[in-house]
Amino acid sequence: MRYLEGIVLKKWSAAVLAGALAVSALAGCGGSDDDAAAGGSGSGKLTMGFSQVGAESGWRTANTKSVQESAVTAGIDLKFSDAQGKQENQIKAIRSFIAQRVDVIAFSPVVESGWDTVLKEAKDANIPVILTDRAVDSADKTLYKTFIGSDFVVEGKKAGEWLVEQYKGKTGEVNIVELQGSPGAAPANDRKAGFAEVIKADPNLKVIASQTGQFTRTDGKKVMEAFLKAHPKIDVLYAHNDDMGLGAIEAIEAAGKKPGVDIKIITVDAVKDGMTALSEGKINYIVECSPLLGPQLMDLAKKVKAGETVEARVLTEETTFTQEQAKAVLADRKY
Ligand code: GYE
Repeated sequence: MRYLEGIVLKKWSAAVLAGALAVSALAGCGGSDDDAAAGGSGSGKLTMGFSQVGAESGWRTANTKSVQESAVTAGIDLKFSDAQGKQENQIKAIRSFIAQRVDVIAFSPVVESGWDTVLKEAKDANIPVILTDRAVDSADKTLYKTFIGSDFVVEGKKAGEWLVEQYKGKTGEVNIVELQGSPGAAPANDRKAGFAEVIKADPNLKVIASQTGQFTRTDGKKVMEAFLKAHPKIDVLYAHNDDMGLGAIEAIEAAGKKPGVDIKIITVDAVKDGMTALSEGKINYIVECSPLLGPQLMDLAKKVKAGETVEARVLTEETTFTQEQAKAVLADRKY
């Protein structure tokens, strides 16, 4: 028996070793030469240049952590760059990744438009690009290999569907204020569009004010303060992410109103702070958007580098949460 176990184990380790060698050979793909030319580590590891949007929200922090941890687990050498919310910084980072001759470039675009030139540069340099989390509006789909992330239009629709359901059969106008994400970002555009499309079904549902809160708590609070001053009757707040909703809650409380009761609140993301507010009844409904894209991203990078065909669109699986559902999962929520 012991002997048999030994054989099984040996066979297994041999297979793992062979697999590992195959992966590193593919990943290297002339990597050591490139490394030497670029003054790189020379480790032969697959190198990924990743340009992140910034650190605007709890979602983003969790996403960064997921990407960084998954790179370590996958044995990928990650060059991480924070764009601090600026497209120009992302373009600079991508150009620097091209100059360093990384194996794969991944990025989460701050805005949807204006990427064609730099993506063409990456393509001409034969460096595959993976879009992570957010889309670009480039007509030429050959500028990137794949796009992994959520369907933000669907998220907006889910938010709208819940609201339509809440006011079903009721009379009287429902005044909605909307806190949009950062201007020009795919999740801001799409969450707005999906929501608007669905609430059309009930003419009582009216968006009376809609402004950007930059996906941050600070701006969410500021803009909500202004909304509260300008509009004596606000029934619903739809915030494109938890952080803006949480900032708005502070403004609502400071104005002597009860969040979740006097003003119903719907947000998107479902990060721990949002879920806590939901379980306390300060938020009424959250549409989930998963930031844990790291493991799939690393997988895709290896496949793309190995020349395997990958799906052009990789969708994230997500759900929605009511107060009861939030209470049930809160303790296990990792981010
Ligand atoms: O919802 C928001 C973040 O792109 C999905 O960006 C992401 C969004 C997320 O700042 O919190």
